[in-house]
Amino acid sequence: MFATDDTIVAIATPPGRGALGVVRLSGPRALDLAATLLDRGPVLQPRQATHTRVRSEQRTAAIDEVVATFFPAPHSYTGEHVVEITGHGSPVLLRAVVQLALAAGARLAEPGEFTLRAFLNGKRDLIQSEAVADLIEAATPLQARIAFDQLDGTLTQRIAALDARLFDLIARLEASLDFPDEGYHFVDTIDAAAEMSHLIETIDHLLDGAVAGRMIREGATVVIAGRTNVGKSSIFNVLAGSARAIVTSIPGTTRDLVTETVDIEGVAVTLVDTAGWRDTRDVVESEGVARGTRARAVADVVVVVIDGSEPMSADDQRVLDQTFDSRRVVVINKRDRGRCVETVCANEICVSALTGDGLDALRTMLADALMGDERLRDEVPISNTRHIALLQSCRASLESARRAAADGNVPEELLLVDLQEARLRLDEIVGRRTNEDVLRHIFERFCIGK
Ligand SMILES: Nc1nc2c(ncn2[C@@H]2O[C@H](COP(=O)(O)OP(=O)(O)O)[C@@H](O)[C@H]2O)c(=O)[nH]1
Ligand SMILES: [Mg+2]
Repeated sequence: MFATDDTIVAIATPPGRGALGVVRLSGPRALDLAATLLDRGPVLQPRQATHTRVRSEQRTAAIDEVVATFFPAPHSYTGEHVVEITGHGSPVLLRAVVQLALAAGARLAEPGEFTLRAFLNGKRDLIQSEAVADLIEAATPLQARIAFDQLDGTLTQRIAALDARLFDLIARLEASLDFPDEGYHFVDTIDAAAEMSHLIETIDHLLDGAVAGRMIREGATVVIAGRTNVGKSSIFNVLAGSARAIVTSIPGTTRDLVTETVDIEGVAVTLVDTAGWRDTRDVVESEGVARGTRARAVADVVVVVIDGSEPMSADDQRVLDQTFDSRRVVVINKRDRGRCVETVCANEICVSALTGDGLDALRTMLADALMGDERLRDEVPISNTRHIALLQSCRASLESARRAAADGNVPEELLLVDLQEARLRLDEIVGRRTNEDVLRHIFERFCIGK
């Protein structure tokens, strides 16, 4: 997977038909290979769109009219010679172009191989490479914005700034080691401890946005629960913005899980409507109830719906008891009909699915429940679990060094072990030092052609 001496080819546009489709070639022979498929020999001028045609293998007939662009190394996406051939967006034609390139000696690209090459050639660090996949997969504008920020290098710069300070501290401690006879310490351990505290604060600030960031990057599951006929499906529909779930006044209408992805303040939420809780002999309904219970167990947040226009029933109480330990929002529905239930818990809200009253506030409450009160204070939230774990581990090493340094009189060697360890974690985040398995795992997630 990590060979870069051959030339790879793949369709870069999504499967299916479209106005345009792009085949991309990258590698030392990209220009030569392109020349063998295109009408007019090797006349592609760097970074100029050339209108030409693709010839069949025998070069007898043209198969498509295309625009070809040559990006010479190193000023290309991958850092290698790249040729992009834009033709009509027909899978048949695009596959034919790929076949021609393969016949001429190219190799079919692995998933993410173009971006991997960009990484190996130093065009992007690992954070930015991961951001490429995040940006493509973004389902909400906020996900896209965060991914683009990371692609743009904002997080990279923050890590680089941390690394520079850590490097400086290490250098001064090492200098003290290297010139022991002078009895001169380039940094005394108390000052070193103070600097470590500053570094830890900076990391904590970055990690502050981690819960919200991860929620936004990975999305969340919100399950709607409650007894039958309280308006679960109605609330599901208004949150989903469409009449996805069937609503009737007949208890037990919803029997299977109904899901829909909705954007709740930037978080891509998989919203799940469930069968209402009640004891039932109906086989289908009881399976529905069991599925609802299982869904609740994996939910990030449970929305418990109660019909506020009727007195609380034993079934309502049962759902409240069952979700007591879950992160939950209690919705008192049917506010248009007046209210006769008392306050259930602090995290409750009164709405009407019918009139839409209180639903904006419910969305905000859901976002709070998902992201905690931290929300998005930081413009560059750290959102990727891998980065979060490595930063936490970096912090732990710094903390261990800081504690030792604060005791005073500790040999520099001991502090250096922890500090070097902390620095390694930063190297892993940006990919200066990352093992092949991790790289493989990261790039496998990409689509072919990216
Ligand atoms: N007046 C009023 N009726 C509602 C409201 N929400 C739902 N309903 C009605 O309550 C009944 C049950 O709603 P549904 O969404 O199917 O409840 P579910 O069984 O919990 O999914 C339907 O007749 C709805 O039209 C509301 O806010 N106000
Ligand atoms: Mg329902």
